[in-house]
Amino acid sequence: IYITRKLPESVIDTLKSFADVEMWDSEENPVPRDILLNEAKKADALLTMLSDKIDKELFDIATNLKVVANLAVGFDNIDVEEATKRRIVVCNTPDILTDTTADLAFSLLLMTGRRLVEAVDVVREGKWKSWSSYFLAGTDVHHKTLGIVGMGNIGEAVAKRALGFDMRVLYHNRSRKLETEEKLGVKYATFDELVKQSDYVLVLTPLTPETKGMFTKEVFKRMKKSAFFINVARGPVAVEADLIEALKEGEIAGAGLDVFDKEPISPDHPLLQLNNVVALPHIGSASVETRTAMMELCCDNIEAVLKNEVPKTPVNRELFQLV
Ligand code: 8YV
Repeated sequence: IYITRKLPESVIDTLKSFADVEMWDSEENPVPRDILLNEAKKADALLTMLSDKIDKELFDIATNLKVVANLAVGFDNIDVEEATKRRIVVCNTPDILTDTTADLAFSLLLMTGRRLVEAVDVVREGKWKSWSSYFLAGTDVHHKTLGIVGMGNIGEAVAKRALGFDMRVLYHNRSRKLETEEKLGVKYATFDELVKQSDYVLVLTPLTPETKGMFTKEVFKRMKKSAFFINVARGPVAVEADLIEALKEGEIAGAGLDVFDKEPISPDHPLLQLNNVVALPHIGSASVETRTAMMELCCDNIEAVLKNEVPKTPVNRELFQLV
């Protein structure tokens, strides 16, 4: 088993109980491509991160490979079609990160709307001098309209939180979710209607050829000037240059971003020059409980495949006649 980033000893111990394990020994830097390819040649299993490109070139030389366990619910870094052709199992970590990611998404609504980052900075920097009527006055979250683009498990979990704040919830999805509509009272809207009516537009779609570049200059123009754009999905779902322009031109009020085109971003990134942007370092699933569960699930999945059993969360379910 090759692990592409330094993970805790406990993970290695678990995997060592049934296989030989090798690991890229850095927590900060992704494994260089040539090393990844070289290790993949020998590996039966890979435990991978979003920063690893697992593509045709890799599959062509990884002749022993049986399973790729991605430490994420998203798998846009992996060519699943190529894996499936070779009967290589791809696994992800759905469900266990749903509530943690929903908590973070909802935090971004509060942080952007109520200007919480600016407020924290004002106090820390000794700029809290007196009272004035609109001092750090933000925008309410309660009673506003939340538009969720991509209504999967995380979308539902955010909708529940939003209903607790008496928000009106619209959603847009490839297919309608009638059960969710009935259960939660959320309403389906076309993409255009959602964008026009929402006070907070939250992106939760996977990154696919269909969703890449979905938010363009024109889309931001159609949003309310008072609205916030929140992205906890993948950076490229929005055209970053268009988002920057919309924020600068006042087409939208602000953005809360956990994801970017190229991660990590540096302090001189144009988005960080704008004080109506709250930027987080891709921490949607980052609670100790959830990250631990994600790593355990990757280990379980690898063990199952190497023992010829059905893993808990395969992406290419057709390999197990699960679809
Ligand atoms: C990452 C994520 O898994 O699950 C996803 O798709 O984007 C995150 O939860 C996390 O950053 C670790 O790679």
